[in-house]
Amino acid sequence: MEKMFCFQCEQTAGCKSCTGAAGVCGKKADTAQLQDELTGALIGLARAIEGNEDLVNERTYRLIIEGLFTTITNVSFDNVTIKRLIEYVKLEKTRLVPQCGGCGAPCGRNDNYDMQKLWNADEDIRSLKSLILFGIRGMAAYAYHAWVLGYKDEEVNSFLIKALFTIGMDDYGMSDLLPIVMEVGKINLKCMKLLDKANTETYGNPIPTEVSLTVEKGPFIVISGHDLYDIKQLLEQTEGKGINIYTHGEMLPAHAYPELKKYAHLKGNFGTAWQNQQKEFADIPAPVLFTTNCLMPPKESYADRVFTTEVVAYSEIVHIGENKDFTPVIEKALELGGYAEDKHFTGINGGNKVMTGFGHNAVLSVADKVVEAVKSGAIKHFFLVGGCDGAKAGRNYYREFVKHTPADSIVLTLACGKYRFNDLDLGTIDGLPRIMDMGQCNDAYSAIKVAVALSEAFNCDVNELPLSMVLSWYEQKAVCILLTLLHLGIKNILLGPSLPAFVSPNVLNFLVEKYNIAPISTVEEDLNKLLK
Ligand code: SF4
Ligand code: SF3
Repeated sequence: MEKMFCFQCEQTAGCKSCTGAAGVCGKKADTAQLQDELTGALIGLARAIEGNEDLVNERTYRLIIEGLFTTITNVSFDNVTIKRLIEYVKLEKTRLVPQCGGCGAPCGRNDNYDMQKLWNADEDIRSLKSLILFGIRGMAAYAYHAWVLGYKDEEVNSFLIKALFTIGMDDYGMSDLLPIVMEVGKINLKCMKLLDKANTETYGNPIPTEVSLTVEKGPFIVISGHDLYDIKQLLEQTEGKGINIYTHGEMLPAHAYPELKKYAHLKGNFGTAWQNQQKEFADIPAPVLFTTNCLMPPKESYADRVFTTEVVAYSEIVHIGENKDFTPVIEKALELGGYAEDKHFTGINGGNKVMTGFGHNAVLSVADKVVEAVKSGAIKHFFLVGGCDGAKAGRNYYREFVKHTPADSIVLTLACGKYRFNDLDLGTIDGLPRIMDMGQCNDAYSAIKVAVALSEAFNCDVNELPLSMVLSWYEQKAVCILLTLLHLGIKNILLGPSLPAFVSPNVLNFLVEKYNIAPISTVEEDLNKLLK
């Protein structure tokens, strides 16, 4: 089969959909079809759960979370693992409704869902169901990271089932679907809170930390993705072995957590955002471990140095299983040996260091100072410039935007889009750095906490604060975060670099009318508008 349909990410072909033999991300048509089959099987499982809720257990939830996470952009390119998951879902369904398999007169009640029905549905229905599906895919990734640290939430897990069930309902109209779209945002807030609790209770509250971009001589390992449990295991297993660890992409905020930063061999950050990996990894004398998205198809020049773990997978790339034995990665690091001399890298703007660790705890601990600076007029505006990075040239907008923010403004940021500007030195206001990196995309929770605290301090609605949100999206975690912001009633968000292909004109109209959401335009125009 050489055909696919996928339009879940920002780089979808022609800003419409990937429909050929492979997607822009490199996902092949057969993999896309298997991901559809897996999603259809999960909807079948959700149907089988209805009326059998008492049979649902941790295994059911784990399968649903893992299945959804697997289908996020740049997570799994491996048909074998997707087929295995489909098989597990089938077995779980048989456990819930054993009578169905042997029924002589099947009623179809627990059937798997044919995703073609969704892709060929009326465009508004398809749009709303896509918001639900892509939103819960993103949410499942956060639920997964919390789960590996032992943190689970019944309401989050049950909602994933409800949302899957909803996607399979062919007779649901816009008025049925819209409340569930908003509920994705509500439950994702709970899920991000859960992950924040998991991360901070396990590794401590992030502390503002300067991170070097220099790679010291000798063997090293680069670790990418969002999974703090994985970096902790890797740090433990490499301690005392003469191997240094460097973060990449969304792993950068790991440097700020006390229980991770205590390792002296966690040295710095390598490279920039995910879309540059094929260039940046081409000749590094070190292995790279991917713990979540964003994995791009590895080039031959470095494929033998790439390792995956957890849900991330790529055929013929060595996968580290649940036992978390990183020996193959460690051996590769020792074999390659690293650089002979310290290698001085810079960020996109020529800076040789970046700062991270401005989570809610760090920012709120200086809340008095912030409030005072606003009252005295030293700080006149806050910008949240956050979200995903990506390959489009138009994304330079975010760098230019930050460069042109007035000197009396603070830029809060999070997720991998920050690599466009996080090495800039924009100075300080009353000792507060003008750029504050709040962490990974899930740390949007920190930004929300800070916004709510500011609105309480000034006794006003969040929308009345001198705070503007200028967001960038690429994959499905950005979808659930956007829905959370809308659930909180946040208006006037600017979104780029382009609007999602799966938002139909009618759904867009609704978002514009209710939330005044708008696409980014030019830096000058947007800054003028936001600072008015
Ligand atoms: Fe295309 Fe994005 Fe889907 Fe990949 S994930 S196939 S690039 S829409
Ligand atoms: Fe980036 Fe993939 Fe979205 Fe977690 S690493 S933000 S794109």
